[in-house]
Parts: sequence; structure tokens; C-alpha cells
Amino acid sequence: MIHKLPTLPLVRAVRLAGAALLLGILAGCSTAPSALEPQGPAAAEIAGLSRLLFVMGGAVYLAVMGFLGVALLRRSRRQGAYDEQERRTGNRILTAGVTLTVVILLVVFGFTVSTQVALSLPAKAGDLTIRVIGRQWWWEVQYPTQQITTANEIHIPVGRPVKIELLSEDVIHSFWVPELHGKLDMIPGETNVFWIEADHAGDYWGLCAEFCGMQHAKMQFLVVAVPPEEYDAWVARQQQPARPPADDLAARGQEVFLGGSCIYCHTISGTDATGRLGPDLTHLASRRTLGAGALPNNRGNLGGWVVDSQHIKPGNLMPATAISGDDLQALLAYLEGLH
Ligand code: HEC
Ligand SMILES: [Cu+2]
Repeated sequence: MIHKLPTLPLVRAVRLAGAALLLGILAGCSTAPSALEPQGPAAAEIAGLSRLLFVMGGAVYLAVMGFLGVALLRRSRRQGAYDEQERRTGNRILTAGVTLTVVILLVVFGFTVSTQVALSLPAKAGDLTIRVIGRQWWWEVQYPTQQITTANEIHIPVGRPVKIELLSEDVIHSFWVPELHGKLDMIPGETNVFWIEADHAGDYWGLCAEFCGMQHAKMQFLVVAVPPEEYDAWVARQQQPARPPADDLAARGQEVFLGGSCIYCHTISGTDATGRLGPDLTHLASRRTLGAGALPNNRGNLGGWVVDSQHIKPGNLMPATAISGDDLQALLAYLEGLH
């Protein structure tokens, strides 16, 4: 009796853990971006090829296991040399095996090449070029023609191929939006080019897919695909210089910003802040996250970030700031007005 008591909670705990794991996996399936649920033509090509390889590989595996089973069941216990008939059968099996293997490899090769061709840059993609620069540990996003610089958020018009130029400022990163395309490395001193296109309006999470240091896991971004008119409106807003402070508090906040260390690392267009080490803050309030997807962008998180971003994203390249409570309130009022 005494021995049985402790096992009950243990069994329950194991069951609970199992259920939690299953729920976790199910929840993960529904929310995490999956390359197997493509939302654009490039990702669809890749997912199609993956499925084909999986099915063919699975079929080959089953066939090999089947033959192995047959061979084991029908193995003969006879010693000594094979007769002529057996040798001929053996040769035939060998020829058939080699032929089938070559045919399968040729089919795989053919589909791989045709997928490669389908993934080559569409001519229309040149109409809109976005340059993304990997940094430890965030993404600088430039629209060279539109003269926009932003961070950690890429807005694109829906249903149109968009050319993406990938660079790096420090180490090797890798740009991956699982629902829109495969991965492509961002290499210092080199420009890699590919394209993305979204079939439907929506948000698509992207992430860094190459270990790039301490905060590699907190290096995410959002691709926001919107109808063309909405995209044009976004471009027009982003091209504006920063909004001037709306009231006295925000005006004081601007003084705090311009008088502090912030300007060495951040740009706010239309002001004296032209630093380039951190994200452009001109339209900070229009973005959905802080610290490359580390936190939702709201007042509380913004305050926490400014005072001690090291607590939120240890090792990131923004130092903690010593700031009085009043100055912080003013600074937040200013930053929150930067739509
Ligand atoms: C030494 C350079 C440096 C200084 C000084 C600095 N920052 Fe930063 N800041 C960064 C870097 C780098 C990041 C990106 C960190 C990351 O996401 O890994 C950042 C991120 C931010 C972000 C989040 C932006 C986004 O889109 O995710 C805000 C807001 C911010 N800084 C505000 C400030 C303010 C306000 C000050 C002055 C009190 C300041 N920073 C001082 C380098 C700096
Ligand atoms: Cu990275």
C-alpha cells in the first residue's frame, strides 16, 4: 500500500506531460510557419519537390525492405555453387535493380532541375527590389528606389514577385520565410539574390536560419503582404520624415533622445540623430515588434527595452541606459508618436 501511493501521482504526471507534449505539438502545428504549408509560388515549388522526394524515398525503402523480407523467408540452406539457371536469374535481378535505380535517380534529377528553373528570378521581380542586411541580431530593411529604411518588418504587395537582395554587416546569417521560399545565406561582402511572393494578404514570420551568435534565436522578422493600394499608402507614410513631437511632453522626450547616447546608434529622419549601429527609429511606432520579434511593440515593453534591453535580449548590442523616471516618460511619449 505504502509502495503504491507515490506511483499514482507519478503516473498522473507522466500522463499529463504526455498530453501537454501532444497539445504542444498540435498547437505548434497550427501556429508555427511551416515550409510544408506554402503561401507563395516559390515555397510551393519547394514543398512539391520535398513531397515527391519523400514519397519516392518511402516507396524505395518499402520495396527494399520487402525484397529483404522475401530473401530472408526464401533463403536456401544448400551449400555449394549455383547452377546455370540460378546464375541467370541472379543476373536478371541485378540488371533490373541497376536499371530501376538509374531511372529513379534520373526522375529525381529531372524534377530537381525543373524546380530550380521554376525558382529562377522572374523578370517581373525587378520592379520592386528590397535589400535586407543581416546584423547581430536584427534585420535592416532598405527599399533603394523608394528610399525607405526600416527594420525587422518587410512590407510587400500581395501576388507580385519581389526581388530580395541579401547582405550581411557582420557574420553569416540566413534569411528564411518558410511559407514563402527556402533559406538563403547572407554573407559579408557578397550579395545573394532571390525573390519572394505571397499568394494571400497576411503576416509571414521569418527567422535567421544560420547560427550567428548569442541572440540568434531572437532574430526574427515579419513579412507583411498587403493589397497594392495599402502597400502604396505604407510606402508614402514611410517616406515621410519623422512626425514632430505632438505635445510638450513629447517635445521634452525628443530633447532627451537627441541629448543622450541614442543618436550615436539610431537615425530619426528630420532630426540630428543619424546613427547607423541600431535600427532606424523614424517610424518605430508603426512596427509591431521590438528587438527583432523579441517583444510586442507597446509602451510597457518599449520602456523596458530602453532602460535595460540586456535583460530582454542578453548580449544584444544596445547598452542599458541610466535615465530618470520623468525623462523616461517623456522619451516614451516621443517614441510612441513616431508613426
Ligand atoms: C551603442 C549603440 C546603441 C545605443 C547608444 C542605443 N541603441 Fe537602441 N539599439 C541598438 C541596437 C544594436 C538595437 C537592436 C538590438 C537587437 O534587436 O538586437 C537597438 C534597438 C533599439 C530599439 C528597438 C527597435 C526595433 O525596431 O526593434 C529601440 C526602441 C531603441 N533601440 C531605442 C534606443 C534609445 C531610446 C536609446 C537612447 C536612450 C538607444 N536606443 C541607444 C543600439 C543602440
Ligand atoms: Cu542571424
